[in-house]
Amino acid sequence: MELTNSTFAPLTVVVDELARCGVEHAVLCPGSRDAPLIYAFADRADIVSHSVLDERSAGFVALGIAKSTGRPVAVCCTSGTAAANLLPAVVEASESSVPLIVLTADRPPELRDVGAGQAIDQIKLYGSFVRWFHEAGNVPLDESALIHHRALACRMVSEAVGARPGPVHVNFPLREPLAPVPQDLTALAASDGAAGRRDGSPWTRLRRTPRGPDAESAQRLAAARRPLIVAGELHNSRVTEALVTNARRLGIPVMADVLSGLRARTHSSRASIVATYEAILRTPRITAALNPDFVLRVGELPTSKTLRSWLGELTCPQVVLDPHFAWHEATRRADVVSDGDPAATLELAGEHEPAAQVAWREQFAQLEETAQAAIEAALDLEEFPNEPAIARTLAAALPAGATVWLSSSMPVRDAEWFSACDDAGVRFLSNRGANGIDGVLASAVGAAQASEDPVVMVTGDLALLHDAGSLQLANRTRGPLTIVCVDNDGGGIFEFLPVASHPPHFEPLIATPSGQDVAAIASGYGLDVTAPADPDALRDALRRPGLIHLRTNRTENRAVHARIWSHVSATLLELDAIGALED
Ligand SMILES: Cc1ncc(C[n+]2csc(CCOP(=O)(O)OP(=O)(O)O)c2C)c(N)n1
Ligand SMILES: [Mg+2]
Repeated sequence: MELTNSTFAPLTVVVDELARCGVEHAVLCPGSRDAPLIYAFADRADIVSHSVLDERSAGFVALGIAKSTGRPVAVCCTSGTAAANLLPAVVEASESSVPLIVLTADRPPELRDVGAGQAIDQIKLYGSFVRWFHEAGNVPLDESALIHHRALACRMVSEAVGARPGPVHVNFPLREPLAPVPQDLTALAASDGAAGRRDGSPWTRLRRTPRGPDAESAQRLAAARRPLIVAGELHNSRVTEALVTNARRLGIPVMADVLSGLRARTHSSRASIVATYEAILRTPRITAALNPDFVLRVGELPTSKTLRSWLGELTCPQVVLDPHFAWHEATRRADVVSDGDPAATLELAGEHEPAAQVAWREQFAQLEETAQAAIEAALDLEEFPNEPAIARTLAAALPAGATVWLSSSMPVRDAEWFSACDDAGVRFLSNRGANGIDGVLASAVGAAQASEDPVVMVTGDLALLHDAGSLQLANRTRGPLTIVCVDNDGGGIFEFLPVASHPPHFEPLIATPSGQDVAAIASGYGLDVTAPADPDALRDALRRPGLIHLRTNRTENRAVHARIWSHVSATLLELDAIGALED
């Protein structure tokens, strides 16, 4: 292995081990102090390097790749505010359990706290948001130092993909030479430290013994008469398959968030998937009458506040299968938070005799079918473009394997509320860990860098402007990236809040219409911009990279939502099923 010089040698073996541990992407931010890290990554054929100027974007690009691939991604930057700019992505990675390996270059100790340029205190810079912090120090170079750095890299990956995955931070004080000027290191070149394990495996492998099923929860699920599964964000095909197969076998309805992936037609044709829970639970007579006797929650709770409050009011037992055992149980209604393996638990449940009432499942099937048809009928009465119609058109128009990255604010909610159960197998991703509207475009860029399948990002105008710096990355992604900007000139979500009826500060300081010409800004960055006038044109535009600019009106959007909800409610209340539920 080419060790180059005393600065490069330890970093070269660190990067070698990261590759052996499965790191396939590195996001590199230009700088002088981190140049040795950049060179060490860029020299590798088995790691794809992505150069990103702005560290805030870089953090989110790394997050997007990691979320999209499910694998740890390295991101490195130089010292000072560069490192501070990674914080938002580190926070999101921490909250949404995404493995990131943050490598910051630093001044060596003698240049810290003495007013040296670009030197800030980088020790534990990201506080409690990283699973593990390590100050790499300056270890005198010899064979044991190389072995130490190999083991260190294995530890980084192991901490990032641990029981609760997340970001790790290693701070590297780097001394001259910061350029790859060769030194004579031939004495070390043939050592184990330089070569690593001769069979190409990591220096230290992480062995995790698989967790088993939660037998008690499996038994309770199968024994319930009116069981319900609530599925949040899921990215594990084994869990998805176990959920669909066993919900079908046991006759259990599944309320499935758009981020669960369960709304694909391949799943909804096999199990009773309820996508319209928002519409159903907005009808008070139904909410009051639905009385499950056991709720199993898999993964994070869906975004819907309506669903969350309903769950919070139920008195039946609720079990949370929390794969990361992070105690994400805000309703405080669960009687069990379980670290049981979700797939194994569902498989075990499926081995029991089903006890669920057929009528219980059929009521949900009828509610779902009626609500879906009522949403269609209500949308037919609305002018295009409107925000619910955009959300509904999207998934239906995209091919299997496409990814939709949803911005927080209305895009993630409209997709949750209105996207149907018949998509071809579209994957929905969103930064729901900390619910920020920052870094959304950069995250979608990350997803588009990670594969050649199409990525469509749906964003509000403010979230796009917030991350406008990432537009420079948007027309040079590996796979095609289409940005759908729903431009309602401000924060449309705020129109739904009580503060909206309190002028005069609402409009200039909460809704904050920007007055910016989003289309012109995107064109300035070299993106093709289209403004489709009807759903067919939107479907066409979705097949091309660039920016789709759809203008809507914030106050009218609130009225559109109200009209749809009241149409759906009225239709649901005509159902015989409601009477049956109330009996
Ligand atoms: C980083 C960050 N800053 C501020 C907020 C608060 N916030 C939530 S929604 C929103 C407005 C979003 O507007 P836009 O992207 O246009 O979407 P719309 O509400 O119109 O759908 C803001 C500022 C946030 N969630 N994250
Ligand atoms: Mg907006």
